[in-house]
Amino acid sequence: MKYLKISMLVALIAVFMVSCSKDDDITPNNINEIENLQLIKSFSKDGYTLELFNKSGKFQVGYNQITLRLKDSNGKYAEQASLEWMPMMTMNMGGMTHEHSSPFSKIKKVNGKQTLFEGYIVFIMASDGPDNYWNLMVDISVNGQDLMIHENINVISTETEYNKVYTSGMGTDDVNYMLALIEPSDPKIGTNDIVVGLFKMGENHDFPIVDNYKIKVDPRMPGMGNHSAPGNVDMTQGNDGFYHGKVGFSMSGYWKINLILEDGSGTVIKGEPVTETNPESSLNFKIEF
Ligand SMILES: [Cu+2]
Repeated sequence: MKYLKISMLVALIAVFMVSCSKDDDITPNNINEIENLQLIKSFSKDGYTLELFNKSGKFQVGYNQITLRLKDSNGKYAEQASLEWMPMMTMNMGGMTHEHSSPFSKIKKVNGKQTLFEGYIVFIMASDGPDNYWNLMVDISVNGQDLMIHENINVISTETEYNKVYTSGMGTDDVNYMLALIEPSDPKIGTNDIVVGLFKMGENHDFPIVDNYKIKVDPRMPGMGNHSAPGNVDMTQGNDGFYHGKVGFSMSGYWKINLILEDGSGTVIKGEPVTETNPESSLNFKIEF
């Protein structure tokens, strides 16, 4: 008991000295910086708990912005850690096993937050029973300790007749392209920012971002004579690597956002113009609001 008291005293003095010398270190790091986010999954390994959050609390096909937090055995959240991840899908078809990954970003510290890290994963397929499943691997280095997490995760599809936020297709150049709708996440009547992640199947089974392409935007209302709306601006690549433009919705309801993918020289890679005889592009997203 006496020993404990002395050790506590030493700890208190140490905290006092640190707090006197460095003002920005006095905030305890068991603060809660998760706001408006839901826990998707937590993984425990070697005394640490890794928590993954997003707005829906679910992994879904398409773009997933993910916030991460790492808790130690004392309930404190790590402020410094290096995290790397890789999603891997195992598919068993007719006795053959095939593995593939998905487009994903690096994980980095969230600007202005003490305990949060962030990154994104674009899941290109949903989990489908015990034979077709996703595994998330996360390698963590924290306080000189290395943790390796390999855990199965569930990925759902939100696609319906009126909702599609992920699409893919083979280009005229025989490359497989993947497009994930990032914005508008909260569509409104009028002109909306549209943001899309454009990836391709790389030669090393990786999924790099495609640079310097153009994505043409043509929103239509299939339920109302396939009319369009003003305010569209074709998407070009921004500094974040994603493609940014504008999409107009002149009323609420179901919209099909028809797309044409062009390479840097203006050659059409995938998609067709909407005409009197062609109601849709083979490359499209769907939104209903
Ligand atoms: Cu798959």
